[in-house]
Amino acid sequence: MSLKASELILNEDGSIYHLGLLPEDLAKTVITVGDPARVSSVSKYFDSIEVKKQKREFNTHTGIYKSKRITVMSTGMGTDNIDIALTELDALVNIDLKKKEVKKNFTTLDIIRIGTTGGIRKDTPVNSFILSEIALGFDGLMHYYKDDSFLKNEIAEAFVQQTDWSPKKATPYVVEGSQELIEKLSSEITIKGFTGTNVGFYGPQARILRAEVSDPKMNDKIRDFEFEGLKITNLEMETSGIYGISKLLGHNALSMNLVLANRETGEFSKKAKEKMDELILYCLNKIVA
Ligand code: R1P
Repeated sequence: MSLKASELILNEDGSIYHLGLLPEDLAKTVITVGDPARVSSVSKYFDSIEVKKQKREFNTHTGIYKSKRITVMSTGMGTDNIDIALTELDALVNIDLKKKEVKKNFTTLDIIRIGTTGGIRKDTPVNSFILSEIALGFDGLMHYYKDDSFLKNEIAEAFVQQTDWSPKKATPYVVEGSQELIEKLSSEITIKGFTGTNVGFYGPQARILRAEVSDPKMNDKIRDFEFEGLKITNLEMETSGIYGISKLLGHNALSMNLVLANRETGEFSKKAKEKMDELILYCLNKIVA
């Protein structure tokens, strides 16, 4: 059955609506970054670049790194953008855009986020690299989809109980990264993480500039939460959505984050650019290894 023009929206050149990409623009390995400017920080290491396209916050370069074709694309900030970015990436490989029909043969993407984050305890210091094995979404995104078979509900329920989470906020969900990519990208320089994905940067991460937050102790509760030895390591704004939509659509995903801020010590990295460069090269070399 053909998808309606209002559901699968294409631009005049046949590219997918928000990303502005054609199927041939995309590699099977996709690095996502939040910041559109970080795309060239990744693609500057490519041996050649064949595609450079930008629409809204979605800036995309595709090229070759050590014989492997890789796409690097910015998603902007937040899981609302992730819903769009990952659904459209999937459509580029698994929907025939001309016929507007789901393809019979399924293609899997490897999706690796290279992002920035705040550590919430002293053992996640600034400048460290956190590899998220699992993520807790405060955003509620995955509750809009029917298939919830891959969600780790017992952990989410324990979190709600232990932190007395207000039902006025979205119900948290927990989802894992790809085991295959966890093994491929982890090493002695990465910290295995349980990443909290927040729905914003200030109030939703209990950062108070002028406006008071409803629960000033929220970050302490998040830090102190424990489930069978599992503790939350860091906060950012995309990982749970990336893991959720990837699991839902059958793709492999992993999130790697550079700790820029430490919320317990109050520090902010003085080596942000240098350490991001290091993380990018580390990920690229692990991807092609
Ligand atoms: C907030 O400053 C942004 O930085 C982090 C957060 O997840 C959020 O998107 O990641 P990126 O540096 O990848 O954007």
